[in-house]
Amino acid sequence: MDNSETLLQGKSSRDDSIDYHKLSGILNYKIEDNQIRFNFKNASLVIRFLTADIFRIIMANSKQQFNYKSTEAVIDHNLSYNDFKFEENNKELIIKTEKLVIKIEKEKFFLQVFNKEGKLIHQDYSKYSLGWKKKKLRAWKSFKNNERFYGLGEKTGWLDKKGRLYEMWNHDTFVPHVSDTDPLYQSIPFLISFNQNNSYGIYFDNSYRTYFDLGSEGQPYYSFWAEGGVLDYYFFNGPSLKEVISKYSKITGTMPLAPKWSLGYHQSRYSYYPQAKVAELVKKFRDKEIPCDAFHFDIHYMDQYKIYTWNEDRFPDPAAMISKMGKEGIKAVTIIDPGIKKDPEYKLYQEGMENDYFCKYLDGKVFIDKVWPGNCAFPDFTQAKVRNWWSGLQQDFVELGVKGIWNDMNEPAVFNEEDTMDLAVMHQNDGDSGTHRRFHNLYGLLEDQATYKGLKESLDNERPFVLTRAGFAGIQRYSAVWTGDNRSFWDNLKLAMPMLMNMGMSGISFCGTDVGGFTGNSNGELLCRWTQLGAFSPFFRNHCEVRAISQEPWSFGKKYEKIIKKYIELRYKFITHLYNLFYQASKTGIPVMRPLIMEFPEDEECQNLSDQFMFGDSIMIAPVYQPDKDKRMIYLPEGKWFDFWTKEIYHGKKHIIIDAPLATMPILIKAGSIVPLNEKLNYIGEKEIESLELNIFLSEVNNSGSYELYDDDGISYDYQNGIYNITKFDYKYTDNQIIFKINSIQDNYQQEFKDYKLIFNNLTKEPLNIDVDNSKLTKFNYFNNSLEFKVPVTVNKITIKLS
Ligand code: MIG
Repeated sequence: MDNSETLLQGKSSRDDSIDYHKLSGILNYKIEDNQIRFNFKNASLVIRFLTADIFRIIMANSKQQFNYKSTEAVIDHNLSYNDFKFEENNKELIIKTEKLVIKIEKEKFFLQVFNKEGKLIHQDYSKYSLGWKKKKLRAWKSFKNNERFYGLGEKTGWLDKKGRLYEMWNHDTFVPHVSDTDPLYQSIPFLISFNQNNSYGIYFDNSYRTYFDLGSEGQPYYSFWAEGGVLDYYFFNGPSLKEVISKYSKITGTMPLAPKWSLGYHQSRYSYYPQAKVAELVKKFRDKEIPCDAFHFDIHYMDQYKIYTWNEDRFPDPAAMISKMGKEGIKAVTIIDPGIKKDPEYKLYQEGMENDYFCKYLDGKVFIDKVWPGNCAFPDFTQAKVRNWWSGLQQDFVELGVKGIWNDMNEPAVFNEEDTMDLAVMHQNDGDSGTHRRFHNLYGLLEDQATYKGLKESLDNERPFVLTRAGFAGIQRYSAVWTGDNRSFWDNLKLAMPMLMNMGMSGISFCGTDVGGFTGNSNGELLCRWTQLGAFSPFFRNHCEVRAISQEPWSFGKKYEKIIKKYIELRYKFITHLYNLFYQASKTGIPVMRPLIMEFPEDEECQNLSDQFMFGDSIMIAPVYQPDKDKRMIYLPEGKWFDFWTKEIYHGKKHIIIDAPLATMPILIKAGSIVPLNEKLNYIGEKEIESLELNIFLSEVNNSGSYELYDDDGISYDYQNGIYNITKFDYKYTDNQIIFKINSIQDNYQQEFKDYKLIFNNLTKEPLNIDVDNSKLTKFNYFNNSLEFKVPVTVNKITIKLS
């Protein structure tokens, strides 16, 4: 007897795998262009090829309606591949593409995937592959040796998700988020199996409540299932982690290029009012010269929590206030909840009732339940007409000057037993209706889609900013995500790292936590450490709860303020680089904030390294996340690493202990890289950045490096008409010279930089002379193994002769 059955008979087991009806016994099959359709006695299944290494499996039993409908997560990708070969013998079916060989053992429909070299990449669990139990549908898969699991979106715990059961059900989780709290606000049913030789991904496209059990009871298999719908999943072959993620992005989309200001620092609390308080806050930031790009307005700005209204006592003239903030470079982001107050005199409630926009029961009764405004109705975002209406609502706020919308409570959260809508409530979904059980996890995604579209239509050639709490796979196409109601305690600072890294690997590049912590009171030390981490999180916002003490950068005294300011400034110095990372993510889906394993896939130490991360491919961040620490142990992968602060060089493939007093968060730069840094700004667009610093971290002689920089106006859609620049910098360091080249690949955008300041670090040989294109450079500085000089941006080639 194998140990799964021993376990399953054990009293404590919750795994009901043995009770499922298992798929078996193919009756017949048919090849139809890019797919093969199989009929079983009481089920049907299709394998459809999208590319030579992305395929999709859809299965339903005869009581469930087989269909090819994807959820809203999947984009119109037009991917289709029919160039496969098919063979059959008495035991097996064999499908060959240019990249994969798929073998299916006929009796149990046991599926195995091999790569071109014949190596096994993935296989079903040997005893059961697919099955159902009433409305539930389930797949069982084999573990591999040395396998790690990543992805699954916004989950607590370590980087490696192995060994736990995860639920996908968008939920307003106000209890403390500790290492096994589940579920939270987002559902991203995308799992990555990492293996040094060959990683793969599985995206389970099902919006019902779903589960992933990665061995929580010690089972010899992992498994995922849904409470309804059909079983519909995609398989993405890597082989690398980066390839798995970009292939997933081909199906669910990448984030659009964000407005550059949204990469700046955001200040929030629940809530800033009245208007005079906001003015005071603007003044404080500017007097203290603490950079800031946005203020968030939480629910108290509204009149009785009625969305798209303003409380006139608190905000007599929002347009004037927003315009004044705008002059100081601070944009307004307003919170919106989906619940619409049931008030016959409230315009949105009237419009919703008159036009049948709200979710209702089958008998026609509108679902009403309590949220902040008291009794509310909820827009049925599954209907195009409702999304259009919602899009149209953005216009008035955009006219007031609002630049971003913060969608909260969109799980949707409701103050009742279920914490959400009654599951029997219907969604019309334009003719393909279903209950809330089917649409719950899509509610936030659809709201964000409507918000994003509306903002885009209302803004004048400006990119919108949307921030959301709830979401589903594909959310990156419309919105940034913050991780909801964390706590002002150290545990949440630690939890933030693996959570954000896994969100990044699940397509959500633009993510961040409430810096300082949401519930409970923060303190100076915690806020310093959190701001340090926040400065390198893709989304950077300080936010706290209504009862919490103030946690603006200056709230805990001068000593802390100085440190906090230093890191917010640092964020802005890295903004050219950060924007470039956002650009790359928008193209490829490869996240801004990455686990080390993505850059060092060979290094076993990195596989579950949860407290360090990469900011792009060359900068490593090692935050301090415990109180009273002034040292940090850091793992350095192979190669040389520069301490960003001291320029000291460390040799990798080992752990080091580095000084990290409160004012210092360790930042290590991989030798061989080029890191652009710009001067400090009080906000994006404050002034033209005339000079861009290019920091070259030389490894050793006979080494080279490069960096490709994307740049545009940071706000408009002109880049879609080719108005952008791509500049490639590269250097070659040989025995007697360094050749540095600047190549313009695209230069349609009138760039702000006038010159580059080159800083070569770790140059142990003295420069004899420097040629800039055809002339000699007379002004340069060489000191302490560091060479510095400026060149105009028009220069193409620099030759540094060495002694
Ligand atoms: O039930 O709008 O997560 O960021 O400040 C609380 C008030 C509602 C929850 C959000 C939080 C926000 C708060 N909201």
